[in-house]
Amino acid sequence: MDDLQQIADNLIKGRATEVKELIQATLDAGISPKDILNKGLIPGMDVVGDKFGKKEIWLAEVLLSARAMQAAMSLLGPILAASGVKPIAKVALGTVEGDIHEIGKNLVGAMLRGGGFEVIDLGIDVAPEKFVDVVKQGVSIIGMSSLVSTSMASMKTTIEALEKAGLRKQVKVMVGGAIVTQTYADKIGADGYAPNAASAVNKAKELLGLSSLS
Ligand code: B1M
Repeated sequence: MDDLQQIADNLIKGRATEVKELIQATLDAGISPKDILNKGLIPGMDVVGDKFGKKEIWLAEVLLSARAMQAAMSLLGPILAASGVKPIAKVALGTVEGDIHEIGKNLVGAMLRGGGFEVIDLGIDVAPEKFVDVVKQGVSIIGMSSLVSTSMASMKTTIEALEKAGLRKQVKVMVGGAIVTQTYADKIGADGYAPNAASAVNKAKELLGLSSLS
């Protein structure tokens, strides 16, 4: 089994320490950080997302893999930055106001980072004004996550707040979360919807008119 496949396999098993050790050994062997990301970590997280979607693994296992991915990116992120791999674009991500669920949002953030985006994590219970403020600072996409029906309407309120502030045209809005659907996304005027973390990366690229990694 090659080194990149071993990284993917350990990531799928949620072994953070082993993933970091393997990445270091692979870097020492002269493999590029971009290949480690694109041919090891991202395919590994794709498998995790796929298995979770098919109910072949439990949430706890997804969380372990997500944690291993974060650990991998803490090692690889600075090296990628230093080796001149420029972020594709800046995405600000948050769970909407009134909602404290963060696991899916964090997973989307990890996958976007892994996919080459710079991610500003606004956290949970994010008020519309906070999304408006971050757009003023200059981000290409805002991503809103929602899991509870009582707070889902905050996605619409945020889009309205962007319109009111005259900022709607300068940012793409992506939404997701267990209760969100394409129909709802269309209804509130979002630019894109993604059903899971892996497809969120593709959707973000699609929204910016990119089809593959640069
Ligand atoms: Co809560 N909870 N919870 N909860 N919780 C749900 C969501 C619920 C479905 C459980 C149930 O009743 N069956 C239900 C919502 C029902 C509804 O409104 N339709 C619910 C409820 C009611 C509540 C409370 C109100 C309970 C209470 O206090 N009475 C309360 C909410 C408080 C609040 O938010 N104001 C509450 C609290 C909690 C905990 C704190 C205990 C905990 C969250 C811990 C944390 O996040 N740190 C929790 C949990 C863990 C869950 C369940 C069990 C799991 C959610 C999860 O993390 N899923 C959930 C039941 C369930 O789903 N089986 C439930 C795994 C995660 C990877 O999936 O977040 O869907 P998900 O993300 C996916 C995709 O949706 C997508 O990608 C991710 C990865 O593939 N995605 C995006 C997510 N965001 C995206 C954004 C994108 C694109 C894709 O673009 C920007």
